[in-house]
Amino acid sequence: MSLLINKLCDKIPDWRYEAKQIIDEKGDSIINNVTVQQVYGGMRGIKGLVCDTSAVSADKGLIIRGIPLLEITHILPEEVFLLLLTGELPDEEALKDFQSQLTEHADVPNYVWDVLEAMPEDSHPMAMFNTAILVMEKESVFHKKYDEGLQKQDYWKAILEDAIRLVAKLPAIGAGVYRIRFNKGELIAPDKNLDWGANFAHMLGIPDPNRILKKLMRLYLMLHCDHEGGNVSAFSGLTVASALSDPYYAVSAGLNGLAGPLHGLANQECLKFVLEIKDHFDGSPSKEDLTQFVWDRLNSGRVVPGYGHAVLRCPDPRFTAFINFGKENIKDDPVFDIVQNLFDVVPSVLKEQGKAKNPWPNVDAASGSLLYHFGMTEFSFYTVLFSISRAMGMVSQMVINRALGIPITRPKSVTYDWLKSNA
Ligand code: HAX
Repeated sequence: MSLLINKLCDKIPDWRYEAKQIIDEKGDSIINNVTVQQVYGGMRGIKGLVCDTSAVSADKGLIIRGIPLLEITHILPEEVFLLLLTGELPDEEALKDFQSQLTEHADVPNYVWDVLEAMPEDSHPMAMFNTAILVMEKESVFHKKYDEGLQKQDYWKAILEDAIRLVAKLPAIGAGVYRIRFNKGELIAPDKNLDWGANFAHMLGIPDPNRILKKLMRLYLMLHCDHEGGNVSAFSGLTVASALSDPYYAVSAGLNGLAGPLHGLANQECLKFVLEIKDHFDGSPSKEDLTQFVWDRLNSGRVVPGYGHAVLRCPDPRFTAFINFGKENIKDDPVFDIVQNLFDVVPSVLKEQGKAKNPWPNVDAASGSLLYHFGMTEFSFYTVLFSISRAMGMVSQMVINRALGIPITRPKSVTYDWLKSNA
């Protein structure tokens, strides 16, 4: 048995006990009232889910298992995955043991490449990535064991097995999508001596003489790992998983939500916006010109990508982490300059416009400019990177939900007539 399974076998009885106790003691306590505005407003702010992997505070941003994100930007994605799953940062032995499991399961079945090669040449990289996950559904350990009569208290173990096998393959699948979709030549075999994030950078095949792309990929894959339970991708994935659909179905479903321009696709939209500015002004414009450009965009009825958030009311710490990385590693790049200048300009414009509840940048405002600088210029690929990382949070939440026996998701909808008579 792996150290991870042992650790979870120690922890899960306590988590189950705590959940049972709070239901016994406070099961009837009211934690939220729901307004008509919220019912018509994407359920914004309604407390209706429990998620212990991470929390998003309006004024501090992402907190992973009680640790503010900016305190752990140095850790590897594999470490954050273990933190999400267990609530503890691993020691060296636990990390090595986990990394060896990821390496063991990293090989992608050949039929995945056949399917990806057969897709239309102009398929979106996200459609390819999510198809690759879905086509591997037949590999599901949970599906097989469930059919054989797996006991409910052991569901989480089979979900964990699927989670590790799936996440282990995502860097190779992501890199494969990149190389197939953008005609980069043969697929590149994994280097089993590299860690998970660096190996992804290696398989992309982008020249990386100073190993900065590897550093950036580790940071990128760590920062995007989770954002509590109610965002579109987590919520969709968890809803599908609550029907006991296995993680291949559920992760693919969640990532289809990440592919929307108001969610994960915003990073592609954001870089597109920055490049439009660069082309329009033939370089980095003055702050006055930039302000006018942003106003023109708003006045044409379009959002400023990379700004605003459904929960945050402060600059996203993930944005701060990327800007810090850029300041350390990038000199004289008009694209990164524009991103930094937008940060000086956009919040005051959005405040003056008075619509967006949060005028500050989110994660997507900076990430694309770094990828672009270090050689990944195909911005329709960026949401795939986000997906590789976010899958860790999604599957961690699925393991925990199955361990706690959280039932199938089924909130109640109401009709307009019901609201008229009852609200
Ligand atoms: N630019 C212009 N207008 C904006 C805006 C922005 N960046 N952010 C919000 N608004 C507008 C909304 O469109 C809305 O206008 P209407 O009343 O005319 O519909 C109004 O301000 C109120 O919106 P809100 O309550 O502040 O924001 P929501 O919770 O409804 O939406 C979004 C949050 C992130 C979707 C929104 O801020 C947005 O569209 N931002 C731009 C796209 C983006 O960056 N998305 C990535 C978010 C991070 C993420 O999930 N990544 O995966």
